[in-house]
Amino acid sequence: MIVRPILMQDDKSGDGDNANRGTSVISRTKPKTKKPNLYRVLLLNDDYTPMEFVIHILERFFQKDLEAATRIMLHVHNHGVGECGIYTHEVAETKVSQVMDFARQHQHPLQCVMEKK
Ligand code: TYC
Repeated sequence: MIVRPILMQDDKSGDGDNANRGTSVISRTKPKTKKPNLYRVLLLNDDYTPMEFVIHILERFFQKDLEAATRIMLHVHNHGVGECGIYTHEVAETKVSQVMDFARQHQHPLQCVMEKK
């Protein structure tokens, strides 16, 4: 963590006027920008979920076109796991819940998880 100096400014105008004495202003010199932790959302392979259903999941919840969705689905099918996207913690959690709820509603055993990058 980097701590930057914080200025205590008296006599802000610098004209020697006493009007601002005793009313110091604390100001940050640089805007505080923190990069968020990012998470991969992954799909896991299984023997039962139909390929078309997985493609639909990737189109519906991860904004993939048919070609990208098919490529990711086949990668998961052939390698056991594959990445759907990279998101902040809250968005990744929402995607995982949406996929798991949708798969459960259709009685498919599809598993979706998130992992810190
Ligand atoms: N292996 C599944 C089948 O042959 C297809 C599949 C692909 C399932 C990706 C899950 O995340 C998955 N029907």
